[in-house]
Amino acid sequence: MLRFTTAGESHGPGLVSVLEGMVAGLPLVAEDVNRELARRQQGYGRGRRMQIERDEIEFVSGVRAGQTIGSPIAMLIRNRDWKNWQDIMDPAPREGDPDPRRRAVTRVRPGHADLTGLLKYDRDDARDVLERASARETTARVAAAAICRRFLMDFGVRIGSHVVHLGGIDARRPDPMPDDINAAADGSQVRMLDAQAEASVIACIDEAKAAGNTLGGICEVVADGLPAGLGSHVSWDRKLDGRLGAALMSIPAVKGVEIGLGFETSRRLGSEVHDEIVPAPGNPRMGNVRRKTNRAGGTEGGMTTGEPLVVRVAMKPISTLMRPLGTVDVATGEEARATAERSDVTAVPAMGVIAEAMVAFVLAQAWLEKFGGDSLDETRRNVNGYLARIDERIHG
Ligand code: EPS
Repeated sequence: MLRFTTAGESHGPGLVSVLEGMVAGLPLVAEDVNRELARRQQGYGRGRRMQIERDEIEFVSGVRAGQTIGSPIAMLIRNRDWKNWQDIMDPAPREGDPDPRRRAVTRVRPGHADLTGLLKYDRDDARDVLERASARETTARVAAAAICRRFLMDFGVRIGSHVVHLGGIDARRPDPMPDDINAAADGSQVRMLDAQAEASVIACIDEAKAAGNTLGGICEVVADGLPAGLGSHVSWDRKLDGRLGAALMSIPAVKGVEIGLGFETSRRLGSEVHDEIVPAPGNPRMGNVRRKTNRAGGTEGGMTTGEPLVVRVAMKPISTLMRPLGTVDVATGEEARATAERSDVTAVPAMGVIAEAMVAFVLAQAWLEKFGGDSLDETRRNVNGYLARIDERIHG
C-alpha cells in the first residue's frame, strides 16, 4: 500500500515527509522533488514568507546512488524562517522565561482552524493549532507526491494544472490546450492560460491587498497517459472519483471538487452528458476505443477510462484578513477584531500545484494496487501484460 505522512509546524524547525510503499529501482534525485517545491512557491499574491523560504529537501532514507531502494523515503525540508521564531516555537519548557508563549493568538480568525482546534485540543493559545493548520504543510505533500509523479512519468503519465478562475475573473480555456500545460501555466504569474484574464487578475489582487482582503479561485488539473481501469466499481472506497475527491478536499481552504463537467451534468439531458464510444485502433491503453467527447473527465464507474482525467478544485479566500472580521477573544470572552497575522492575499496558483500533487499520489496508489510490483521492472512487466491483454480485446 502506497501511503505518506507529513509532520511539521509552519514556524518550527522544518517539515518532514515520509513516503512508504514506493517501488525499488526508480531513478530519483533531489532535483526531481525540488523542482516541484519551487513551482509551489510561485504565484502573484503571496506574502513575504515566500521571499524568506527556498524549499529544498534532504533525503534522510530510502534513496541510494540515485535510485529508490524500496524502504520508506524520508525527506527533511528546513524552514528558513525558524531562526526568527526559535524562542516562540521552542520545544523546551523555557523555565524562567516570563513570557514563554509570546505571540499567543486568542482573537481567533473566522474561517480558520483557530477556534474549533483550540476547543477540541483544549488549548488557550490558537498558535498551537494554526501552526499545523497552516498551508505550509503542503510543502511536505508536494515532496512526497513529486516521487509519485516521477514514478508515473516512467509510464508516460503527465499531470499539469492551470488556474481557471481567480477573484471573480474567469480565464478562457485555450482550444486546443497546450501540449505541456505546466510549461505554459508556470510562465504566468497567476498560472493562467489567458494573458488578458491574467492582467485583470493581477489588478484585482493588488486591489484586494490594498483593501486588506483576500481572494479565492479554481484550478483545473489534467492527467493524461492513463490506462483504462485504475480504481474499481466494486466497492465505495475503491472508486477513484471518491478517492480523488477526498484527497483534494483535504487541501487547506478547498471547498469543492468537480470531475469533468461536474455540477453542470445535473442540468443537462443524458444525451448531452454521456460520451459516445467509437472504435480507435492503435489505442491499447483504452482498449482500442475512444470517447468522442470527455465530459466525464476521464472516469466512468469509479475507474479511469483512459481519456484525460480532468478535475477542478475550488479554494475559498484565505481566512487571515489584514482588515480583520469580528470575532470573540477567547481569553476575555469579549467581542474583538480577529488577529491579523502576516499572510498571503491569495494562494490559488500554488493550490494548483498542490492539487497536482494530491492527484499524483492517488493515481500512483491506484497504479500500484492495479499492477503491484516491488521493483520498477516488476511493475513494468505487469503493466505491459495488462496492456497487451486489453489490446487483444476489441477489434473492428
Ligand atoms: C500561511 C500563512 C503564510 C503563508 C503560509 C501559509 O505564512 P506566514 O504566516 O509565515 O506569513 O506564507 O504558506 C507557507 C509558508 C507556504 O510555504 O506555503 C497560513 O496561515 O496558512
